[in-house]
Amino acid sequence: MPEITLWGTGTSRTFRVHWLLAELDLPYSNRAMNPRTGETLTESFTALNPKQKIPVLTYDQAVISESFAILRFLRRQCEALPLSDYQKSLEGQTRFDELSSFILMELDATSLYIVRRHQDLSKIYGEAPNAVASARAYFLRLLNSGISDFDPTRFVWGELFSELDILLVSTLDWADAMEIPLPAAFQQYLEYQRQRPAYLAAKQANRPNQSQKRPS
Ligand SMILES: N[C@@H](CCC(=O)N[C@@H](CS)C(=O)NCC(=O)O)C(=O)O
Repeated sequence: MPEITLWGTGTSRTFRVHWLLAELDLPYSNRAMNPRTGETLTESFTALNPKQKIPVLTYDQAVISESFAILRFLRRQCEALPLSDYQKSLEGQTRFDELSSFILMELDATSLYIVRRHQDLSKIYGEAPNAVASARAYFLRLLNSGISDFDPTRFVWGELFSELDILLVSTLDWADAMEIPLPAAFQQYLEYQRQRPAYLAAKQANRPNQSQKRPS
């Protein structure tokens, strides 16, 4: 068995990795470590990830950062979630890349992270109420147009659960926590995904470490 350690708890990005590890039923050591506690700034953690960010995964000698890159790596290492023939085709790979880039860039980075920076983290990044309002509206407009052939009773990738569901659900959970009213189909999909045993196990594993104080 490989030796797997995951650094990071308490954020939607760390949650993604806990979730896939639970789906794949891979045993791992959980280094509970919350954001903005100063722990990412230590010398030992900086040696692991010079970007000073969580999550980080070590898999034997490999050190991987970026939540989506970690998901892709783990899925390739483990046969528990085999790729469909369509996903292996050039057309399928391209569609997969298109959907993952869309969720990461348009929904996560350009929308929700802007809201987070200028709302919850405004003491660090500054107040910007216009940017917050427009990012919230942008999120909903892009969600409705970017995943248009979406069936809430299935997965993003049709019949197969994949990293795309982990990206989309973690993003929708985050929007829901920010009280962005989700369209009915996405709410239905979210409720369905939230019942997955691995989702529930990952929620537990990703709980913020209570002994670490987060600065206000
Ligand atoms: N693109 C990265 C983003 C990682 C990221 O921004 N992590 C934040 C927490 S969500 C972080 O570690 N911030 C520095 C800190 O908390 O000290 C990913 O998807 O993994």
